[in-house]
Amino acid sequence: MLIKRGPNGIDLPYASEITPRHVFESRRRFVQQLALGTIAGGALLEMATREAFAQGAQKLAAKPNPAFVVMDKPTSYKDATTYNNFYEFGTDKSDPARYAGSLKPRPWTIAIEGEVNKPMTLDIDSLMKLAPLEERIYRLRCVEGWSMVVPWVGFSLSELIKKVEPTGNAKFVEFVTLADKAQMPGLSSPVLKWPYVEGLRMDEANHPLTLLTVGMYGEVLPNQNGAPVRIVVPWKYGFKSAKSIVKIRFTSSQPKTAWNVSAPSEYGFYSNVNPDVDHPRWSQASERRIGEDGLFAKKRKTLMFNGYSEVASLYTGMDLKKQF
Ligand SMILES: Nc1nc2c(c(=O)[nH]1)N[C@H]1C(S)=C(S)[C@@H](COP(=O)(O)O)O[C@H]1N2
Ligand SMILES: [Mo]
Repeated sequence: MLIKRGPNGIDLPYASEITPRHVFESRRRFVQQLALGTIAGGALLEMATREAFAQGAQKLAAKPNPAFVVMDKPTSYKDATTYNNFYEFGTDKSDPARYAGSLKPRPWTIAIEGEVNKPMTLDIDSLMKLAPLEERIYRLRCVEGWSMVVPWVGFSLSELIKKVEPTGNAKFVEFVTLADKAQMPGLSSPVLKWPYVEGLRMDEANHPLTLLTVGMYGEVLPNQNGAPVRIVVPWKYGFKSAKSIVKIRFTSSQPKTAWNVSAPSEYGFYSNVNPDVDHPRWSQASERRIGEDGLFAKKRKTLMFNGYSEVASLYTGMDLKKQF
């Protein structure tokens, strides 16, 4: 494998296949056509060759995975990186882009511990090489009623899970965000109980859609989007997708999650996108797509599981109005 050093000593895997952001638009069209079956395999080779000549730093090569592409137009890079929730840097949507420069995403280690036979501490560059990076275009809907479409880069969390060999007692996975006052000015405010913690049931964590995410738009994650590693769980409200993770812990009992602890009547453990379960203070039936907020922009209907109906079988027999 070819390894190339980027700025700040970032170790770039697959640097021979780098994808510059400016060719992203054409590739998106390509992936859509591929998914529709209107392009034959030969074109793939042509695209790979073209991209092999691209130059630039902090780019990540990732093979588009047409099995995980929504057809919606991706949100612009600018919108996706300037309209954020990352309370460790403040509660305004513009705060993360403004203040997350103090976050140091390298060097970075992630501890994987708890109910596993092979606990490990990985540095971010080794983590990124555990499985081939894929590009997946996911919808992400915030519980506040807005959504985005982002080309994420990463691999299924299940790839990591199988490497650490969970024990029979592992029923849940807890994700813990960095909590360092020196890097995160928002920690001095008690809006949430720090560190930010989120969690999934084991079968949710192992679902192929659950993405261990290290990049977006063909580049490493910007700090404000959760550098150097976050999860993205596209059928759940955005707050389940914890950013800047330092610890992944396998547990036998349901983890206490930051939002559930701070407002249990508003945020449950499951937090599946569900247009039929209103937030106590607002309807969840529709959403605003970031970038479509002009005068005449229509709100979109929110879809059950954010449109990812393939996860429905995970919840058979559960009352999703009670277990929201
Ligand atoms: N550590 C941490 N992770 C977090 C948050 C946060 O405040 N802190 N906000 C969550 C919320 S509410 C949303 S909607 C998404 C937003 O991700 P984005 O800014 O990349 O779109 O991140 C989630 N992950
Ligand atoms: Mo959110």
